[in-house]
Amino acid sequence: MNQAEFDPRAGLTQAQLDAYWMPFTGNRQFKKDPRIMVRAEGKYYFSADGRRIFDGLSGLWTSGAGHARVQIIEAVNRQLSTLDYAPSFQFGHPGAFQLAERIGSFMPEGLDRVFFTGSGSESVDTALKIARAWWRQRGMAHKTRLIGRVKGYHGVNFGGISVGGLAPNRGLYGGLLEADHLRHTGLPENTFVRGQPEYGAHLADELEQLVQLHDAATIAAVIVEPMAGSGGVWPPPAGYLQRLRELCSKHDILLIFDEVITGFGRVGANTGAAAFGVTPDLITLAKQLTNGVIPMGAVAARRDIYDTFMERGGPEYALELPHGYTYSAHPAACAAGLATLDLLESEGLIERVRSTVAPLLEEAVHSLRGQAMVSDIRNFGAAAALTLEAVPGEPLRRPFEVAMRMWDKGYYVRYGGDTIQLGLPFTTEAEEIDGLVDALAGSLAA
Ligand code: PXG
Ligand code: PLP
Repeated sequence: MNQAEFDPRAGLTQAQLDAYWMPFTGNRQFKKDPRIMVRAEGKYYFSADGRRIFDGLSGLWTSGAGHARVQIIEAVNRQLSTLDYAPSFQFGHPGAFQLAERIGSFMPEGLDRVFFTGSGSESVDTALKIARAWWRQRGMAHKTRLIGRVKGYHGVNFGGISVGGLAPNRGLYGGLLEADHLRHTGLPENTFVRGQPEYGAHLADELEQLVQLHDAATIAAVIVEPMAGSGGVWPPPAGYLQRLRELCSKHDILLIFDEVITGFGRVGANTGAAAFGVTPDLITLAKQLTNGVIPMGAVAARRDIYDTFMERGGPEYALELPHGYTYSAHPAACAAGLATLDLLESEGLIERVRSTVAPLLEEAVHSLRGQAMVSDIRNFGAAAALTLEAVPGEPLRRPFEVAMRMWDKGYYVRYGGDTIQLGLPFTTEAEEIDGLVDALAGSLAA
């Protein structure tokens, strides 16, 4: 190979590096020392400086079935050469209907009406709009308030950051929607617990107080991630989601599960709803839906919520929901989605997460207990996180440094807040988990 192929900057000029305003990135640090990926195959990336990098986050929680899957590539290629784009407003194409039905078959019983979006953030804002509109259609226009949870991540659009509970994602942007927040489910009693903590269901009772404070007649919906992802992998305490479900039903509040990370296998079940045994009224989806190959999100709604809109929609030619995106149900995304769901099923990948990846990861990651700086370890399914004690005054520094050492050792992991996060490919083998955890131990020691 010639020199250019090993250029860590992949031949990019400084002007090109400067031109790209990178999302959720320390742009100044990155552009001094870029980390550039040029190829992906299976569970590995290949970096511009010629190294093979284990994909310890499945892309961005997107690519559990592995990269460069021939079945998905071929399905997308076939679709692009047959029908590259089709409008989704007032016209349709077959893949959209086929994928909607297929998604329904992965959802809890009854959530089988599917609205397509282009991302998780769009799915969240769509679900919040459906919730408000549904109450209004039923004559309860005052039910507009939204309840999220501290440390929740619901994307970056205005609805999503209003219900989101990560302060840095909200602070710069001024006035938001009327929202309030439940406490987050991390409890000091639960540090180093494996899987779901037994203790903490009572935290859901806080919803009762918010209902007292605001009056249920003003509240449209509660939105939570069944297992909080970006905020640091927080599996729900046993009974917590059940309790939230009871209180939402009691007070006539819609329950939305944001399953952008947990949908389609990450928690060893089709959904977090299935993994934790609680059925919400709306589910937001994205990421693993197309294995990350083409951007796409979706909202799965209870059938009778859809039916309400149909019944109250006026004349048949009228729009029942004035909402949608240019790229809703993009044909290439639908093709990628159908091929991805086929792969998850035919290769038993979701079952493999439950039976194989989850127990191996749990055992391995908890072996890091006792390492310097590690103040908590959490895991569920093919996801795990370590919380690191902060350098005084610089809470974000240690995770960054650990992730950079991991990159140097050939591992891509996520760092965010005071945590290091892992989201393993569904096909990860025992040796790969051991290698990853050894590298983490080494990086922490350094
Ligand atoms: N809801 C949840 C629960 C998410 O995890 C979104 C909504 C927004 O999706 P989009 O497609 O608009 O990004 C997400 C996205 C990370 C990471 O490293 C997580 C997300 C996005 C980017 C990075 O943990 N989650
Ligand atoms: N802004 C303008 C000027 C537009 O015309 C459109 C869509 O037609 C949008 C924003 C929304 O774009 P999208 O449908 O991709 O969300």
